Amino acid sequence: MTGKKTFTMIKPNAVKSGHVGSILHTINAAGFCIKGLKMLKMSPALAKKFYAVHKKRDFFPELIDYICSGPIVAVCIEGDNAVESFRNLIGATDPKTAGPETIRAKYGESMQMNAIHGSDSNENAAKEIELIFGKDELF
Ligand code: IDP
Ligand code: MG
Repeated sequence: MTGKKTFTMIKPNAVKSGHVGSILHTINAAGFCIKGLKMLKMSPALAKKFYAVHKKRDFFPELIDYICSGPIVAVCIEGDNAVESFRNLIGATDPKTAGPETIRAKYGESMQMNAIHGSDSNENAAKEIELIFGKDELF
């Protein structure tokens, strides 16, 4: 995969703890360019669309409550092989098993409150960017 765009959001626990600036700096320092940025509080309807792929999972109701529990910072990111290289920067879903230099290891508090999202494919990145920023936004 050599796509140039991916989508991320800084999740409520990391926003509440004051880590937005440090995380954006880490993203830039890793060579990514921030193309779009927006702070918002997700509605349950938006969160359910965003995480629709997980709707059958046991953790889904709690995930929706968590992601709507406070503001998030949504970011459209550009970089070579953006999806895969950004997933490497954030680390594994569980902060306990994420590599020590990753964003989730540094700012994640639990499997659920793992500080940051990263799209898992070029197709989902495009869908997530459109869902949060709108289809007319040309980054
Ligand atoms: P990812 O964010 O690393 O792609 P996914 O499996 O897509 O991981 O899960 C989406 C989000 O759902 C995770 O980032 C995390 O916040 C939450 N989550 C995933 N698995 C669990 C779990 O077992 N318990 C609680 N929350 C979970
Ligand atoms: Mg995922």
